[in-house]
Amino acid sequence: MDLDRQRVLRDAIQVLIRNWHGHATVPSRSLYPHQWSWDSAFIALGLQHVSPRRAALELLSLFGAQWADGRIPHIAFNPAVPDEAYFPGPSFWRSGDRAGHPPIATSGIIQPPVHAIAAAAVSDGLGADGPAFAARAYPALVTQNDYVRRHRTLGRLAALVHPWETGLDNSPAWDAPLHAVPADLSLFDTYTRRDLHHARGSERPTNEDYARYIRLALAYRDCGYDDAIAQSSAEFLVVDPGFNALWAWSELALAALARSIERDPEPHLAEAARITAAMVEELWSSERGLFLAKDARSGRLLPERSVAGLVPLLLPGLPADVVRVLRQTLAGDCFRGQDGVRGVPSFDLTDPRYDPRRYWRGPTWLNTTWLVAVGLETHGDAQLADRLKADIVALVVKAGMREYFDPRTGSGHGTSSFSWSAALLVHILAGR
Ligand code: 9WN
Repeated sequence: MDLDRQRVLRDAIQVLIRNWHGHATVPSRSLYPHQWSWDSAFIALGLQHVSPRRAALELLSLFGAQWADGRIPHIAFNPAVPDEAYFPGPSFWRSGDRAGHPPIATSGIIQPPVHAIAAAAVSDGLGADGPAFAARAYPALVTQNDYVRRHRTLGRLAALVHPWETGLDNSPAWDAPLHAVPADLSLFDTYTRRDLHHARGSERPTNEDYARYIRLALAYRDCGYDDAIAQSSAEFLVVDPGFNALWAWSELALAALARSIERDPEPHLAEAARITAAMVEELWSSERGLFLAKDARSGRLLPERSVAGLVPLLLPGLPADVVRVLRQTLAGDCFRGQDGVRGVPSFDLTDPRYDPRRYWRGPTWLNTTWLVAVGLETHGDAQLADRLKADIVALVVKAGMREYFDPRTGSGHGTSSFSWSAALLVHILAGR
C-alpha cells in the first residue's frame, strides 16, 4: 500500500474511533450527533475490518431502536446529547407518545434499508460467532422489510412521505413535489435550524425547503405515524428508485443470512424478483436512460436524472438491455462523460440545477458512488467499478473524510470527519 493510502487508512480508522460513542457511531460529532439508520449500515461495512464486534454492536444497537410495527427509525437519539444539539430532536418527534415505541427516543420516519447487506457481511467476518449474530439480526431485518411491504407500499413499490426518507434529501428530483408543499417560514418562530451552526448555508438546503421538511414531519407526527392516514392525506408521496432498489437488494442479503442459519431463502429471493420486476415496469425510462422517481400523488414519473436512478444496477435480475442502457448513461455526459469527473455525481451535470457544492444537488457522495461500483461488479464490469473505487480513494487523499465532494475539482464540502466516508474508504482499502 502506498504512503497516501496508509495515511488515509489511519485517518479513517481514527474518525471511526472518535465518532464511536460506546455502542454506535455518530455520522459527525458536530452536524449529526446521534445514530442515523442508513449511515450505521455503511459504517458497519467499514467497521468490520477494524473490529467485527463493534460492527455487530453498531447494527444490534440500531435494531434496539426498532418500533413494534417493524420500522427502523432514521435517527436513534443518544440520551446523553442535549435536545437542542440537533434539530429536529427528540422533543420534536415525540416517539414516546406512540404505543409500541422503543426504549429510547427516535425519529418516526425511515431511511433506505441497507442494513441486511451490512449484517450479511458482518456475519461472514465474525467467523464462529457469525451464526449467533445472524440469528439475532435476521428477525429484526425481516420485520424491517415486512413493515415496508405491509405499511409503505402503494401498489407494488414502497412510497416515502418525506425527502429525508430517501437519504438523498435535497435532490432536485424532489423539487416539483416538494415545492407543491407550502413553505411556512413562520415555523422558524418556533423551530431553529441547527445545521447552519455547523455547515455553510450555501451547502445546505434553503430555508424555504427546510420549512417544507418541518411541515411534512409535523404532519406525519400529528397523525400518530399512522401510514394509512399519512398516505391518504400526504402532501408529499414519492416512489424512489434508490430506496426500492436497496429494498430488493436487502432481500437478496436476507436470503444469504437465512441460509446461514438454516432458514428458507426462497421467500426472500421471490420478493427481490418481485420488486425488481415492478421497478422495471413502473420506474424504468428508456428515453431518459435510467430509473426515475414517481410522484405517487399525480402518478407521474419525475424526469430528473439522479444517482438514485443508477443504484438499481445492484440488482442481478435486471434485463440485459436495461443494464446496457444504464451503463451508457453512467458513462455519458450526465454523469461520468465529462473530463475530470470523479466518482458518480449525485445529480445530472447537464441540468441547470446541478450544483457541485450543495448537498445532494450535484456533489459526489461516497456511499452512492460505492453502491454504483458494486452494481457494476454485479454485472461484470470490474474495470469501471475499480475506477470508481480509485476515485473514492483519490477524493479522500486530496480532501479528507468530507461529507461530499465537488465532482470536478475534488474539493471537500459539508461536514468533516464524516463516518460513512471513513468507513467506505476502509472497506475499499480492504479490497471490497
Ligand atoms: C436528515 C446523516 C444524514 C444522512 C442523510 C443526509 C443528511 C439529515 C440532515 O445526513 O440528512 O436525515 O439533517 O440533513 O442527507 O442521507 O443519513 O449523515
